[in-house]
Amino acid sequence: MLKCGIIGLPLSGKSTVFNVITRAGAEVKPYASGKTEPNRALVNVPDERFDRLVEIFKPKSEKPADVEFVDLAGLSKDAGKGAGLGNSFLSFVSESDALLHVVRVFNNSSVPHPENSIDPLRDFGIVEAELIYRDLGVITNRLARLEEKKAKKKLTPQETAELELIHELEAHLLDEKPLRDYPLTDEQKRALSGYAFLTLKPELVVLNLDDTQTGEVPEIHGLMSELESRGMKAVRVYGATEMELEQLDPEDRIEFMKDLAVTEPGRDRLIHEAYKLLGLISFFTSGSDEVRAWTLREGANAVDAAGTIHSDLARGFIRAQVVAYDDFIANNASIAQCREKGVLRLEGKEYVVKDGDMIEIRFNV
Ligand SMILES: Nc1nc2c(ncn2[C@@H]2O[C@H](COP(=O)(O)OP(=O)(O)O)[C@@H](O)[C@H]2O)c(=O)[nH]1
Ligand SMILES: [Mg+2]
Repeated sequence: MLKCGIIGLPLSGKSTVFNVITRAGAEVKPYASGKTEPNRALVNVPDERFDRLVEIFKPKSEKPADVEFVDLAGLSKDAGKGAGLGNSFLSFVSESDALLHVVRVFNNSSVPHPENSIDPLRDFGIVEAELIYRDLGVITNRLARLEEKKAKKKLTPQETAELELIHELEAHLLDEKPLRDYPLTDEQKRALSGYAFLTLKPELVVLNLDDTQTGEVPEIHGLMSELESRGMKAVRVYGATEMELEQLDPEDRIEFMKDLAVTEPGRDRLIHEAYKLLGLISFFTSGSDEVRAWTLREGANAVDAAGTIHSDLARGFIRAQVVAYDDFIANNASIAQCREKGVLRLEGKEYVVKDGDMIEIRFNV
């Protein structure tokens, strides 16, 4: 199960954004609440292709892809040093596969700002610094243990390499840079996965705007150029307004969206961007029993796809029968016609699965 954690300063609109995404109706408050348990919700990934396949196959059951969103309590300055909800908050962050970082741009005088002014670049920096500080803490502990072992000449060759690497990572963090900017090999990434470093997690910035802040928004210029230099992405969301929109009839909603100059509801935009950020793709299995969308990492092969469905399918994998969703639709949703046209293919283990592939695994166990 993929988890997306929502982080940001108190009163930046995290619970509001969570509600936009999940339609869950979590409590939103104009003051910081002392709540420590995060709100959680499973969200189906909106996908028109999946909906269409359900229409075509009329299966007994259907299951879209899903992602879990977790609305974490606010992160305040010095959380890493144990201030506020600090450490319990950070432990929830470390469970997340990706982070949505909500930054307040809206100016609402009835909602106090913890730093007393609207300054998205500063707020972003405060939260990033806390994440860096937490990763440094993790490294410091590990370094102490490894150095102790080294003094006793008990380091394995693997630990020697690890020690060298995390010394470098420490220097990088002390430079106030997130670990995702450090060039790690795939092998190093695997070796570090147990640390659950927060600044190594993919992160998407969510700019939470008032519905008056359309078009040019001077308040975000500083942050946008900072993000660009870091190679990070941002999405604009009209948190409070889009939360209200989710309560409206679809027709009224479309009218409102025109006013905001957005084509896709904030909910779909956020889920899609989070999905892309994680480097995820969907493939489908379909038949009269079940139509299902499955989540896979970009670059995964046919055996990985088989294993996502069931370990037996990976173990006894023979071939994958594959047709791209677009080809299937272009051929009147007829497998026979797809075969005739040569767009239905038999692929081996090394085949790299593409977004929208419809797959049937041939296996033997
Ligand atoms: N005007 C305006 N108010 C917002 C917006 N997003 C959140 N708020 C208000 O800010 C307050 C805090 O929001 P909440 O989602 O609870 O923030 P959290 O502490 O980050 O979870 C609530 O009163 C919200 O109604 C927004 O986009 N515009
Ligand atoms: Mg909240």
